[in-house]
Amino acid sequence: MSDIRNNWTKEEVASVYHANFLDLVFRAAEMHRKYQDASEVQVCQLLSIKTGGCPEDCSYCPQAARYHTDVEAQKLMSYGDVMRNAMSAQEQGATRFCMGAAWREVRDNSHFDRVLDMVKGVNSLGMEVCCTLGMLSDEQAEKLKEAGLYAYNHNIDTSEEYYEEIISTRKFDDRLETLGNVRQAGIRVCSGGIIGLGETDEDRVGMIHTLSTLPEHPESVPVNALVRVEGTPLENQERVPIWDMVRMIATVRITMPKAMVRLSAGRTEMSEVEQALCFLAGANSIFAGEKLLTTPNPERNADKALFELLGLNQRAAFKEGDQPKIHAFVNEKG
Ligand code: SAM
Ligand code: DTB
Ligand code: SF4
Repeated sequence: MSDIRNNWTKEEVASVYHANFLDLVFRAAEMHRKYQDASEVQVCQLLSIKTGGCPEDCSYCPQAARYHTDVEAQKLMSYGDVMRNAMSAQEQGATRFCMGAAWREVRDNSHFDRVLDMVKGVNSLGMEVCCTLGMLSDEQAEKLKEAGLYAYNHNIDTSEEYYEEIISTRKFDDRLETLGNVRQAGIRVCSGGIIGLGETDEDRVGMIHTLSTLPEHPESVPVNALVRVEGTPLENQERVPIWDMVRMIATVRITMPKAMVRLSAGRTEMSEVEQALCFLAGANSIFAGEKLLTTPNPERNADKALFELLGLNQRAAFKEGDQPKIHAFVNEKG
């Protein structure tokens, strides 16, 4: 049977997830070595281009307007500020730049036009450019593609069954529809989820099952451990055990061998040894920089030291071979 399958059953995914821990890690590490260069990890950097004030009620999120968190709402950043940020991320070694906006969905207005300019600008630096802006129509996805967007992040977050316990202001199917629009426009799909929301193992398996049975696997699957933020409904959740994080990463690696698996939120609470176990289980990307979107992230020097310790190299941009046309755009809007 081929390793790349879109016909996984829930039972099969569950049996991978529940395997004996060391067998699971071994199998994932084997798959990782078969389909990826295991000596490489991609370093991405996030920037919150529009922070807080979001109308949605995602129970984990510090940016939802209805929860009282320390996040201060900020308007959409200027083109120049975003470009300065992207250039500095690149100088520090990031090859992918991901811009996040606390929007429910994209609207066709001057703010979207500004984001399209940002996409062109970051693309012109020779970085993989990614956005996460909420729901998108097919036309908006096409505009982003034309501007040079490399990937779009839109997480399904948890299982279809548990989704309504976490978010009431939209449906699981809305997420899938946006993912379809992104795919249709020829943009790479980045979609994963969060553990530690109070979900069961079955929900975790269900989430991986949904992703691994999409018509095409996402090129990138972020696995986040909940960052428990004061003021959100999930502030008192228990910390995610490292064992669960490793099981998730390994199961994603085994079911979607060609995907980049991103060890995303939660790294500040992990030791070097724990992160090493995640890399062994098939994670091959991290977010670097002092912040994720609004919450802290490990020090860049600590990441550099960890890479050295583990003999890991940074993956070059556009390794999949199709660098989009570089727009000569960067200085136009300064
Ligand atoms: N508003 C857009 C959306 O929801 O798609 C984009 C930004 S949103 C902050 C991006 C992703 O961040 C969410 O889908 C969620 O998976 C993740 N996220 C948000 N808060 C988090 C937290 N406290 N811990 C872990 N991941 C979180
Ligand atoms: C993803 O799955 N995780 C990143 C990125 N995609 C956009 C975001 C994590 C956000 C963690 C909470 C915060 O910093 O606000
Ligand atoms: Fe808004 Fe996205 Fe946060 Fe949900 S996850 S509240 S949509 S910013």
